[in-house]
Amino acid sequence: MLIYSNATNRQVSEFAADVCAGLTKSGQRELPSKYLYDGLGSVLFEAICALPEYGLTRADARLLQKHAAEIVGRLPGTVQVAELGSGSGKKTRWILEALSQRQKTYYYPIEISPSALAACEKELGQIDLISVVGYEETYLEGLRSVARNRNEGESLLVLFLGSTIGNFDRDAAERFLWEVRDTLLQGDALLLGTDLMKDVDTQILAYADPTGVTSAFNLNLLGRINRELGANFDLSRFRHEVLWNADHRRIEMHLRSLSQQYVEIPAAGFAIALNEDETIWTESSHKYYPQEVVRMAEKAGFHCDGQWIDREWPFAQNLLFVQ
Ligand code: AVJ
Repeated sequence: MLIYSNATNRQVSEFAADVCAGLTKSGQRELPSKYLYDGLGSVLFEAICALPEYGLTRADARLLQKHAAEIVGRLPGTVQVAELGSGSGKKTRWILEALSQRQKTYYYPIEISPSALAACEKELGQIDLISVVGYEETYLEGLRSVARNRNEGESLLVLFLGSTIGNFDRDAAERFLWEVRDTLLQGDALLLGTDLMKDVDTQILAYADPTGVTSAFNLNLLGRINRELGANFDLSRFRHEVLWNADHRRIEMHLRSLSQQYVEIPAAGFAIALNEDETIWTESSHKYYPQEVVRMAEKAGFHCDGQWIDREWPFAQNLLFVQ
C-alpha cells in the first residue's frame, strides 16, 4: 500500500505538549482520548469490540452489511471513498464490495496510527477493483489532501464510523462536521455512525466490562506516557472508572488515583502531584437521539438522506449529503 505520511518528531512534541496541557490544567485534569490508540491500545480496542457487553461495533457492522447496497445505490456517478480513522477496516469491506460491483474504487484510509493503517491494508488490500492509498495524517489534513487530489467528475464518500464523533463535545462535533463539509463539494456524502441513547446500565456495562479489557485500554494511556515520554506512572495505583453524565448524555472514562502520588514526565518537562481520589478524565462517548443527529448535520451544512437504525443495539448510520 502507498502511504503518505507527515509523521515526524513533531508528533512526539505534540504528544508531550498535549499531555502537559491536560495534566497541569486547574480543576479536572484530562488527557485527549485520541492518544489511547498506540499499537497496544489499538489491539486492546479490537478486543473491546469482541466483548459481549460492547455491542456498538457489531451494530455498526450489521447495519453496513445489511444496507451497503442501498447506501451506495444512493450515491451518483463514480465514487471515491475516504475514511476518517479506519481502524482495522473490517466494517468498511461491505461498502467497498458494494461499490466495486459497479466501478473501480479508490479507498483512502486516514489514520494517525501506523499499525491501524497496516491492519487496514491487510484487511482490504486484496479486494478486486479496490486500490488502497493510506494517509498517515490527522482527519482534516488527510481529507484535504484527498479532496485536493480527486479527479474531475468524481464524488467523494467520507466514512466516519463507529461513533468516533461521540468523543467530541456536542459543540465541537458540530464544528468538526462543518469543517468536513467545508472540504467537500456538492454531490459528496458523509456516512456517519452514531451510538444512540439506550438504558443507562447497558451503556455503563459496555465501558465497565467485568473482563477488564476496557480498564486495560484506559490504563494503557498512562503506560504509553511512560514509554514515550519517560514518565513513571505506577499503573497499579490507578483505577479505571466509568460514569454516566446525564446532563451531557455521555459516558465518561476516568483514571482515579488511589493514593497521593508524585509523577514525573521528563520528556514533557514537568511533574505533577496527584491527590488521593483525584481523577484524570480520559474519554467522553456522547450518545444521541436519532433526530438530534439529523439536526446537528443540518446545522453543519448537510442534509440527511437516510438513517438506518439497528434494533438489537440502538445505533444509527446516517447518510448525509452536502447541502
Ligand atoms: C471508538 C470512540 C467509539 O467511545 O465507544 C470503547 C472507544 N472507549 N471503549 C467509544 C471506546 C472505551 C469508542 N469509540
